[in-house]
Formats: sequence, C-alpha cells, structure tokens
Amino acid sequence: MRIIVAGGDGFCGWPTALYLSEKGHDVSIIDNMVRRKIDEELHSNSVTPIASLEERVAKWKELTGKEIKVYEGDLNHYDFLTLVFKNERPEAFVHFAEQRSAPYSMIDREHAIYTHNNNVNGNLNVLYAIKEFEPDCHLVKLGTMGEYGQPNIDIEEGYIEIEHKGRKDTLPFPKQPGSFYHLTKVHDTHNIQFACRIWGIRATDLHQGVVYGLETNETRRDPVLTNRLDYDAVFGTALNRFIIQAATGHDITVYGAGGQTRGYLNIEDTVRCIELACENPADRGELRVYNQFTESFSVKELAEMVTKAANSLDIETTVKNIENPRVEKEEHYYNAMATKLIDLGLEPHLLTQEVLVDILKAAIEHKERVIKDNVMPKVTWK
Ligand code: NAD
Ligand code: USQ
Repeated sequence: MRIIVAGGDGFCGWPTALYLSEKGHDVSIIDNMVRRKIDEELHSNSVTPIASLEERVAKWKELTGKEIKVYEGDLNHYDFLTLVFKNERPEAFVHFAEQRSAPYSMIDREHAIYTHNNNVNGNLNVLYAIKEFEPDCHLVKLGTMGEYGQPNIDIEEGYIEIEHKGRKDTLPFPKQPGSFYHLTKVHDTHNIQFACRIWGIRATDLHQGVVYGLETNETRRDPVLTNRLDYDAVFGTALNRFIIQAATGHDITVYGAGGQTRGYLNIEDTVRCIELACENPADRGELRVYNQFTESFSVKELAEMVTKAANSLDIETTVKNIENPRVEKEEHYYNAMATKLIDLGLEPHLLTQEVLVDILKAAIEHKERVIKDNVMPKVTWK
C-alpha cells in the first residue's frame, strides 16, 4: 500500500514508518520537525540521542534497500499538503502529526491556542485533502483514550447504546477530556465523523492509551534508528518517566493519591495496531473507533512495578506522592473495553518485569543526558 505517515519523526511515528516499510509498504513521511523545536523551547531533550530524520532514513535505506520518502512541511500549509497528495496518491494516511502533550497545552493561553490551531486545523486540512484528491484514501487518525475521561460507567469503543424515554439509539460515547490538548482530540473526532457522514470519507479513529517503551525490532537494528524517549514533566509520560526517574536516582513522582488509572500499551503494539487498521479499512462513510491499549494500571501500581524492576538491578528507589499539578480524579472507577484490535489479530506485548528491566537498561545507558531541572512538574492546570 502507499501509506503516508504524518508525524513520522516522532515517538510513535518513526517506529511505525519503519515497521510499515519493513512490511513492504511504500511509506512517505510528513513532518515539520516542530517536536525537535519544542525541545529547544523547553531546554529539554530525548534521553536517547536521536539522529536527524535525514540520517535516519539514509541508514534505513543502507540496511534494507528500502526507501522512505520525506516531505518536510506543515499540515497547516495546504499547498504543501496538496503537493504531497498529488505526488503520493496515498491509500492510507496515518495521522500522528499533532501537539500531543497535555501539560504543554496548559502552559498558558498561547500554548492552548497553538495546540488547538495546530491539531484541529491540521486535521481539517487532511480531511479536505482526502476529499479533494483521494476520496478513497483511508484516514487512520490517532486519537486518545483521554477523550472519554474517567466516567463512573464502563467505557465502550467509541459508541454506546442508549435507551432514553422508551427509545433506543447507538450514539458517540460521552466525552469528558482532561486538558486543552485532550479537547483537540475530541474536536478532531467530531470533525472526522462529520466528514465521513457528509462526504463519505473512510476513517479509523484510534483512541490510544499512554504508550511506554522506546524500541521496536526495526529501531534496534542500528543506533542511528533509535527512537526518542521523553522524561521531562511536559512530554514524558507516566511509565517512561518513572523508569527514567529510577535510573537517575530521582524520586518517583506519583501525582496526588496515585489512583489515576489509564490504559497503557507498548510501542511495539502501537506499530502493529496501525498496520491492522491500515489492512482493514473502514467502509466509505464510516468512522470506526478502536480503543488502542492492552492493560490498565493506576500510577501507584506503575510506581510499585518500577520499584521492583529497579530493585532487581540493585537500584534503590523512593516513591513520592507529590502535589498534583493537574485537576483530575485521583481515585475513580475505570473499566474500558478494548477488544476490536484483538479481534483483528493484535497479540499484546504485556508489561512484564523483563520488559521494564529492558527499558530501564536503555535509560541507565544514557542517564547522563537527563537534565535534572526538567523532571519535576512546573505547569499547573489552575
Ligand atoms: P511526538 O510529538 O513525538 O510526534 C508528533 C510528530 O508530529 C512530531 O515529530 C512533530 O514534529 C510532528 N508534527 C506536529 N504537528 C505537525 C504539523 N502541523 N505538521 C507536520 N508535522 C507535525 O508525539 P507521539 O508521542 O509520537 O504521538 C503521536 C500521536 O499519537 C499524537 O497525535 C498523539 O496525540 C497520539 N498519542 C500519543 C500517545 C503517547 O503516549 N505518546 C498516546 C496516545 C495518543
Ligand atoms: N502522572 C503522574 N506522575 C507523573 C506523570 C504523570 O502521576 O510523573 C499521572 C498524571 O497525573 C495522569 C497519568 O499519570 O493521571 C497519565 O499522565 P501522562 O502524562 O502519562 O499521560 P497524559 O497526559 O494523559 O498524555 C499521554 C500522551 C498523550 C496521550 C495520552 C493518552 O502525552 O498524547 O493522548 O497519554 S491517555 O492518557 O489515555 O489520554
């Protein structure tokens, strides 16, 4: 298949581009490199040293003979996007290219507005490009489990059957997102749903949980292919942060009571889920929603698991319940469904002690790169 991976220089996008290329697809990357610029803005970095995108794709070609084309540009520049669509004529458009940090979106008004402009308008451009140039192209869009929030009922996969005053309907599951970032994903979902309904676009919205890990079979092939690994309080996500904190002797930062429960998945499952979504396109006019995670944990449980893994390498850790910078439920019911990707053939890589120790070893290898001042949270929701 001809597949565009937008956001193909990022944490999820880069290993996905490699995986799809390895599987024999004709892959092109779109990226405007804004994530690397945000590192400069935040005076932060990836724990793992990362090569430039140019070096990455050149190394991939040298090792495999496979070419991944690169289009450096912004989804918000419609002329640029038009050109890519005309050149590539994509059969699937995998859309990772958004500002994905909740804390970044909550820094101040400018960052909230940037996140909304970048994400909502970029996605609208993609919808228009599909309509205008490749109406059969399947949009595989990265959404988030955080669109649903933490309701006191089971979370279904996108839709819920409701009986109200004697009548029944299947309706979108209610959304209660927890940051301006998570809100952009809800807006995207609504725009995609509308475009499917009025223009007959085909789309799959992957409501992904928090991703952990860093390497896949493809990125392990050479240090130049290594993936990024974020640890700072703005872009680092819970489990990866805890592992890096353990590696550097920092306290493990559980926010508040620590009962916050989310769906999690290994980056090795992210790449496979994208492949499954691409191989099973939605029908014209259909918006499919898959919940993309494999296991649920509270942050308290994650801290305990990381402690055990660290102890097995003779590393002592301290878990600290620090004041929660976010406004969120700290103890709540959480039972989310995620069966559709399993039905399509996903075989989850579960969070074993072995997996934790593996990520911990990668963090230890590069621990001198961690800028300690970036670890404690400074952005607050209020
Ligand atoms: P990332 O920031 O590492 O990667 C995103 C990439 O998109 C970056 O390389 C960035 O430069 C690029 N980009 C951003 N805006 C762009 C634009 N307007 N035009 C072109 N390129 C642009 O993020 P990630 O962790 O790889 O996440 C990828 C997607 O998956 C995001 O949409 C995110 O919301 C979603 N997601 C991520 C996680 C996670 O735990 N990392 C979990 C659930 C969902
Ligand atoms: N948390 C801690 N300590 C930390 C960091 C986080 O207790 O040091 C807590 C947070 O308060 C939150 C939970 O861990 O309750 C998850 O936070 P996170 O930073 O790991 O994840 P989140 O902000 O939700 O965002 C990440 C990605 C985002 C994606 C989302 C999936 O950055 O792109 O959409 O995970 S989900 O959480 O399912 O919405």
